[in-house]
Amino acid sequence: MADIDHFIDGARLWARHEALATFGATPAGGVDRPALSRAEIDARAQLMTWAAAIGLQPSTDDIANLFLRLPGRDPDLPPVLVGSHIDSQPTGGKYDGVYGVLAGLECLEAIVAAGAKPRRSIELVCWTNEEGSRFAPGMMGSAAFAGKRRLEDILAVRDADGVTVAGALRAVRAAENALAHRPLGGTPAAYVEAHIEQGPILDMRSIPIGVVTGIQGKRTFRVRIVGEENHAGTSPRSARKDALMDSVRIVSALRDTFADPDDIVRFTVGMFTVRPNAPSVVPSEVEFSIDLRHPDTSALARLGDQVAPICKANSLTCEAEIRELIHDPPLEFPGPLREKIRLAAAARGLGHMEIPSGAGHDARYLHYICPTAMIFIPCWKGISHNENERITPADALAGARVLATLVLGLAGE
Ligand code: HGY
Ligand code: MN
Ligand code: MN
Repeated sequence: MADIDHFIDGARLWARHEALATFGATPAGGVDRPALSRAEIDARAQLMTWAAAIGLQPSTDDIANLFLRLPGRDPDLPPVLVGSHIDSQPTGGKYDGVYGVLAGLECLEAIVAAGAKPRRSIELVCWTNEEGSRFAPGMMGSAAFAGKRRLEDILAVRDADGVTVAGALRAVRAAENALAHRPLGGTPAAYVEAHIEQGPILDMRSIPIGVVTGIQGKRTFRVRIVGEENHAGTSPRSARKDALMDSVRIVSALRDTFADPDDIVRFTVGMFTVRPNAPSVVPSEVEFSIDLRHPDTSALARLGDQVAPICKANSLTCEAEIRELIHDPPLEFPGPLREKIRLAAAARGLGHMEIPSGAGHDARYLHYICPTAMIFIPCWKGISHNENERITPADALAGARVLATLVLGLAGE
């Protein structure tokens, strides 16, 4: 273990974060790097350049997941996967997802530099569309890889401009036309994802390593309220089918329903569009998102089942259409892998603690097909999905070292 730490270069890891952040950089110091966008294509090219310099073999699949492979002594064995995502929210930070990919790359670079030849191949993965901000729902790449969502369903999803995933994939393929292609799916030996906590606990307690116990459950919906355009000056209230007023009533009723005293429920309406969005026209249509999360399976079921009835009951003048996008239950990562993270942190004298993930991750879908683990590092005040997202070089290095021990151990030194 001490050997591999000698080859992990914290300065290189930090410099690569700064370099990758230039792709989709925003003036406020964050990133806007939508899935399958030009900015993401350019960031992938940069990753492939770094990977080529250490001899990793690139390949991609039908949903444009990007694999960078370090062949093992026994290349026919199922590989160990390590990685995360590099697409971002529109006002994203530099580290959400990217940290897991660059820490994984750093591990592979260190393994090559150390002259280690693990038994199993190790594949660094960049999953397609983890965030789900351009194309919803998110985690399309890992869900398709794990066989949990049908590719044909995913390909038909459209973004706000009407571009389908299939159309956006064509642009990626055109830019990466020399890339080797592999069938979708697989059965990895294991998967490890390093990620920033995206919550305040590790930072508040100054603990550098989070041993992630699991991921809370999540249900997402799209609600469409359909009324009728009318003149703002002449139409009497009694005659209006006002999609905005009905939507406000619905969202307020949902808010009141989900406002639990213990502040465990996570209820968010993050997207809200009004049509025709003209000051003197009674809105005829509103579409909004619902992101509902809870760590308890039955509570999530019970609360989520109230969404449609509440929408219907509070849509007094309009039609309410409710579509559930995903219903992912809470999950727990296997104990033996969590123990390995603890031991790897303790061996380095690194503070560590068990911690659940409030955020969703691609590790969810890998968990359904192979032994999966997650390692958290702190982020400043827990701020994330925000351009002010911050980590420290020291925490980034500590997490990469623990990740290297996990990956090497799973690959069989
Ligand atoms: O929304 C999530 O939990 C993830 O960060 N995309
Ligand atoms: Mn993420
Ligand atoms: Mn995210």
